[in-house]
Amino acid sequence: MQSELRNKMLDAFTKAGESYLSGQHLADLIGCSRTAVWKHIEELRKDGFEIEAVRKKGYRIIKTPKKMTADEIRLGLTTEFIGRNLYYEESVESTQRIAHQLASENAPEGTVILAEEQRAGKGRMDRKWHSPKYTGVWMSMILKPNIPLTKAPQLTLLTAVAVAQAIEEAAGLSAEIKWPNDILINGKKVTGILTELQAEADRIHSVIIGIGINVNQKQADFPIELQEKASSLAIEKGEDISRAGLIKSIFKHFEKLYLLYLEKGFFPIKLLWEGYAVSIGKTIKARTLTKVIEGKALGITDEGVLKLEDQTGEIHHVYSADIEL
Ligand code: BTX
Repeated sequence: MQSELRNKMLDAFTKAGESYLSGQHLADLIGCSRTAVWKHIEELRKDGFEIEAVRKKGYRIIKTPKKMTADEIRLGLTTEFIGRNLYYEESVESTQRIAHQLASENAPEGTVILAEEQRAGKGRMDRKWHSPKYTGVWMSMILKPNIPLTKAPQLTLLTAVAVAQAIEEAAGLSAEIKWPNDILINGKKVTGILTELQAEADRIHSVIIGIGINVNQKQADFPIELQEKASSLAIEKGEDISRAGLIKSIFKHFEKLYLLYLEKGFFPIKLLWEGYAVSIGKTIKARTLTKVIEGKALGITDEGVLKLEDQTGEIHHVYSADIEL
C-alpha cells in the first residue's frame, strides 16, 4: 500500500492538471509541513518522476516514470472508489488468491490487486492464464454488490464492456466480445475475465473479478499453444500502449457502468454489451460441462443468459460454456 501523504499529494497534482502547486498550498491541501512536502517531492523524483520547480509558482509533474508504478496509476485517477485502495505487487502466484484473502479480511469495495507477473495465473475451470512480467495488466477487483447470487454472471458481461470501452479509449482499437468473457481484436483473444464469489446461502459477501489483458507482448512472447489464438494490444496497434493509462481508463469505465447497473439493473448494460458482441446471429458451438450445443446465437436474455436456436428450432438457454465461432 502507498503512504497516505504520497497519495494525497498525487491527488492534488491530478486536480491541478497543468497548473503549478506551491509548496505551501500543497502542505495545506495534504495537511503536513512544507518540509514534508519537499521530502515527498524528492522521493517521487528518486522514483523517476520529473518534477519542475519554478520560483514563486511551485511544482508541476512533467513526466512519469517509464516502469509502471502505483503512483502513476494514482496520478490522474478520477474514480470515487474503484482502484483507490490499490495493492501493487511485483510477482505473485495469482492476484485472485490475494483478493480472496483481502476480501475475507473485509477490504473495502473497489480494492484492486495488481501484479507485474503471475506465476500461476488462473483461467476459468482451472485453466491457466499466461501472465508474463511487465507486459500485461493482471489484476483483481473486490466488489460488494447487494444482488442475488444468480445475477453475479452479469458482472462478467459488465466488465467485458468496461474493458472494451477502455481499450478503445486508451489504445484506439476496436474490440469485440465473445460471450461471455473473451475480448477479441481481429479475431484473437487479448483479454480474459474470471468472476469468482465469496457467498453464504443466497447472500454475496464479495465478488472478485479477475481481468487479464495482453498489452505489450510481442508475438514471440506467447507460448506455442497460444500463438494462433492470442494477441496483444501492441501487436494489433503496432506500438506499445501505456498500461497505467489503460488501467485508469478501465477503472473509470467500470465504475460508471457498475453504478448504472446498481441503480438501473442489467438492461442498459445489455444494450451496450450487444453493441460489442461478435457471435450474435452466427452459428456457433457452445461447449457446456455436460454437452455441446450447435445453433444460431439469437442474443442474450435480459438477465445475460445466451440464447441458442438449434437446427430443430428448439431454443436453449446457456448459462456457462465455451464458445467456438
Ligand atoms: P478462460 O478459461 O476463458 O481462458 C483460459 C484459456 O485461454 C487457456 O486455457 C488458454 O487456452 C488461453 N490463454 C491462456 N493465457 C492466455 C493469454 N495470456 N492470452 C490469451 N489466451 C490465453 C479467462 O479464462 C480468464 C482469465 C483471467 C485472468 C486474470 S489475470 C488477473 C486474475 N488473476 C488470475 O489468476 N486470473 C485473473
